[in-house]
Amino acid sequence: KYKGIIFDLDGVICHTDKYHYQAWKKLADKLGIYFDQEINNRLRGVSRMESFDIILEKYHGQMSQEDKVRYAAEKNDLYRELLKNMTTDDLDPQVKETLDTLRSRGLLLAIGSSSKNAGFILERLGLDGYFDAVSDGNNISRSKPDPEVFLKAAEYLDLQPQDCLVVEDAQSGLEAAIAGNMDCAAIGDAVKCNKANYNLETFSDLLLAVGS
Ligand code: B16
Ligand code: MG
Repeated sequence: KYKGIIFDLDGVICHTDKYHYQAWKKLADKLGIYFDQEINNRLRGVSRMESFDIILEKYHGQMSQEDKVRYAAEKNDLYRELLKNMTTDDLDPQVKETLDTLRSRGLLLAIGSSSKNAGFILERLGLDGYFDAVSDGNNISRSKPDPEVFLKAAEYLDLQPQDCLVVEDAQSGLEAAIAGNMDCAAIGDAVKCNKANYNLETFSDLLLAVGS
């Protein structure tokens, strides 16, 4: 019943969340800000600057916009250094097989990610050029839960939103899909919020959700 599937990247296709955590943690320690895994979970699907605003809730003091931009850039440099550790081995074979099967069933496949590093990550995973469309942090002006990133992905696929299924690991992402009039499947952390049409225990469960 779907013509296209739009995948979130971080937390769905791969697990760069640990690198986001390490990079933010290093910056937070330097600034004397308390930061832990629980706060990190709130950063899923949220843009870089909005993530920093969440981290700064624990900052005692004021920070100028200029400093915010500078520190966020510093975090991104750290993060990109960590991303260099990624190789094609970080692509779970189950994920690749599932994608290939979906494609063989005639579905179009796209990425819908908040990340401005999506292209670099796909390259590291050996997936550059694999998807029929990539909509990411570079082509949007409003981040999830706004549906813009997914609506753009549907547009790039030349499909109507209601013909697409979104796969997400973040509450903000499920909300974005729903706001965009798209069905959604939750995986990982997002299963808890009970907002999705399908809850996936493992990535290949997607094949059951989509049907043949
Ligand atoms: P960047 P997704 C999101 O990716 C991450 O989940 C989120 O933690 C991050 O802040 C955001 O990308 C922006 O990433 O700093 O690389 O532009 O889950 O939407 O694929
Ligand atoms: Mg995600």
